[in-house]
Amino acid sequence: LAFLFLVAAFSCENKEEKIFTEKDINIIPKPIFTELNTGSFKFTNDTKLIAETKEQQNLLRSFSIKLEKVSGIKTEVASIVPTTNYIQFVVDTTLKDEEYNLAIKTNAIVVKANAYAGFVYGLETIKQLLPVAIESAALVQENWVVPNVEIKDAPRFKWRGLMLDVSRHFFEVDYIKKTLDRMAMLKMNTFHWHLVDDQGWRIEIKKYPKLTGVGGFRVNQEDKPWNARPNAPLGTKATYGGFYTQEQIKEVVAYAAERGITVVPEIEMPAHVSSAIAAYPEFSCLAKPIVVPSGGVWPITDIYCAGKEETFTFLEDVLTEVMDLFPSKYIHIGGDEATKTNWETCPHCTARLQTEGLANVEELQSYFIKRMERFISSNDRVLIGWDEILEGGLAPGATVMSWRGVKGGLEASAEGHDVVMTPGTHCYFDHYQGDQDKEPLAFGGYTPLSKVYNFDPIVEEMTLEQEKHVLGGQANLWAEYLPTEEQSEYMIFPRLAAMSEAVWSSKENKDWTNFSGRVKELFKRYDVMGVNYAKSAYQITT
Ligand code: TNX
Repeated sequence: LAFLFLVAAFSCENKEEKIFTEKDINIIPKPIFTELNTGSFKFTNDTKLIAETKEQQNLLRSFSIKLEKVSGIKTEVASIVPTTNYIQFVVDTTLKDEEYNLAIKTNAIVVKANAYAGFVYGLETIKQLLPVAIESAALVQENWVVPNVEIKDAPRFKWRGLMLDVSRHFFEVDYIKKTLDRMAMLKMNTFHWHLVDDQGWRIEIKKYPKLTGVGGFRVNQEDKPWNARPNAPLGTKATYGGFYTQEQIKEVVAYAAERGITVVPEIEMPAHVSSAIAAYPEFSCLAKPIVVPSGGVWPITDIYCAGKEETFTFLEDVLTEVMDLFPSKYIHIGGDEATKTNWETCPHCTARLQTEGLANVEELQSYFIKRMERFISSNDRVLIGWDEILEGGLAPGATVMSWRGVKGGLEASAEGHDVVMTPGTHCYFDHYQGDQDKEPLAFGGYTPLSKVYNFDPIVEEMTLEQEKHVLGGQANLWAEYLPTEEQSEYMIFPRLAAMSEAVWSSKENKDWTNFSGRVKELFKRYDVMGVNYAKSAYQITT
């Protein structure tokens, strides 16, 4: 009897076929071309998943696991294409690097792409077409169908980044992975990992164990918002902090790669390095012991000494280990906000000025960066740094991240350098996104959702030649005021959705009103996922 009842229930569910309308298509970032057709594709226990390479098959397998968890439907990877009811990945070399075409028809789903990333994006689009319950953690009663659509899609920019500062506050590997999942959902492909700053050194370096042993921890103080860390004991001992072991770093890099994401490490120099100097004071001009500062102190004069040869040996050793861990073409060396007062009086720096024929400390900073650039490019990588690396003359072959507005980007691209645009006005996610009185304490500034949405990495003043040097754009999340994962999430979402459309979608396809509608649907997905997004972001800006 139970069996009959089940059969009856099943056939009943089958009869009420869902009719899709344009309103059901809420993909973020908006694809270049979308056509809705009648009919739909239904996932069943007979659905087969077809791909050529191991890598692509693993991608389909992870989708299969996700689907089974929420639906109980058991799909499987197969090698023979059945006559009907399958998803197939087809390599199409006529498509561009990250481009994909998605055709959903009643009998099958075909994703065409040139390379792995395209298949990732095709699958992410399929997930966004599925009921939001696909993001649930447990079994849900749902109709597991997707509308018949024809989608042609490719990104406008190849650098679509999110920077996370894990120095000012430390975030566990699990949170990093969660963030990578959420980036992949929005087709963001570059995770810029700010691993070094004054308040903590976060990456294990085997040759210099004190970097993490000493530089990874600081005294927790409750009186200052930028220091307080719940659950860390207060007092005078350096009890708050943490770091990633090299094994964990490899794990994160691999996890990101599976999602089409490159991890770009940032190893700050010559400033923002109190954590390193607390561990190895000999690499600073004064060589005096300091403690890892808790924050709120600025400017900081203890920076690496540009005169001592040992500093460069140390940094090359560090970068050698870093390059072994990160396959990324780009290695970020920071370069921002160097207070050079100690360089002015340091005998080693004075000697360096003389032997190198440098006029001033600006030129010394340029010497420093150029030397690191030679080292990085001799290892077949590309140096990227904040726009201060332009000062005193930019190293040949260097790429610039423009943060103090768009000036640096304009200047560098005019000189023929590649640039990533991250102007503070539109890309700083440590700024408020709603009414300051009602929002949790933030760094300052006001960058609501609509402003992020209106960000364009291409600036009006740019010539066509300069435009070609714009790799893309990036959101930066500085963590001075973000002691918890919940707060970090709150600042990232939904603004990252707006950023994704600013760097992925074609200009013609961008429309704030239309995006606001789709973002409401995204909120439903985030609710299921348990993302602590800022609801205020939406109310304030519409
Ligand atoms: C400036 S942006 C910094 C960071 C701060 C941030 C706060 C940049 C390259 N340097 O050290 O955290 O402002 O918004």
